[in-house]
Amino acid sequence: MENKEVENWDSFLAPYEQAVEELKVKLKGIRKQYRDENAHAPIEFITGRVKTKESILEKAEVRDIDLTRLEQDVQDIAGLRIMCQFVEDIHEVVRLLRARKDFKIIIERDYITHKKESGYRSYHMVIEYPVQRIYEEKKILVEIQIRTLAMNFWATIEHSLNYKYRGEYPEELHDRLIRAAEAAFRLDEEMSEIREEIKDAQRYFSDKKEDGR
Ligand code: 0O2
Repeated sequence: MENKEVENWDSFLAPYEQAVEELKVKLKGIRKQYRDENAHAPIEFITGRVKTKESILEKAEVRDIDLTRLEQDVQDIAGLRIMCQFVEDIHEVVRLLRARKDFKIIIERDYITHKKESGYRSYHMVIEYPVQRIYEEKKILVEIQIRTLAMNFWATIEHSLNYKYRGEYPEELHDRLIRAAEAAFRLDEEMSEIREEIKDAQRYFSDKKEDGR
């Protein structure tokens, strides 16, 4: 990793874009294999993005990150999100990712066992992923967030509110967000309780689709 300020942002961001595209294909491959085997896929859908120059610089300023250390210290320039139906699926995805040989896990942050003060829950991993460029192999950091659909619903709403309030919520809104986070937690618990029933129904539904009925 180089330690100088970014001069050409397009070429700086290109390997991050490549990594996000490659990892999306790989993760979708996992989901396809489960579905081909007619088994419940622990991955529901995947999204990915590369932070913009503006958002990288903003994060660097807020976190007081040296502009020569963006590659090392802004760990979510490349970001992937894996959405799961059940909390149990998150643990299965974590096991699958830990077993892979095409990248190295650098950090794991379990905001499910230890939710954030805001109410945020998700499982985070920072991986070091080797990208094959024309003249070199470049190892870059990618943040993977693994969450249930309910966790994602809450985080998406809270994230957009955060743009307006910058974390300084009025008391009533803050209380509502905490209650909404608790409701999302209870929803995940309820869904886990009826998980086997839902999985059976989904298998039945996909069999019927294959029969063309
Ligand atoms: P964006 O726009 O999503 O990219 P640290 O705070 O030092 O422990 P750091 O680097 O903040 O560690 O990483 P963390 O907390 O593991 O993950 C940061 C990312 O997680 C955020 O990225 C969000 O995507 C998500 N996240 C963390 N906390 C919250 C929260 O309270 N609410 C929501 N909605 N998302 C959260 P960015 O860069 O903040 O934003």
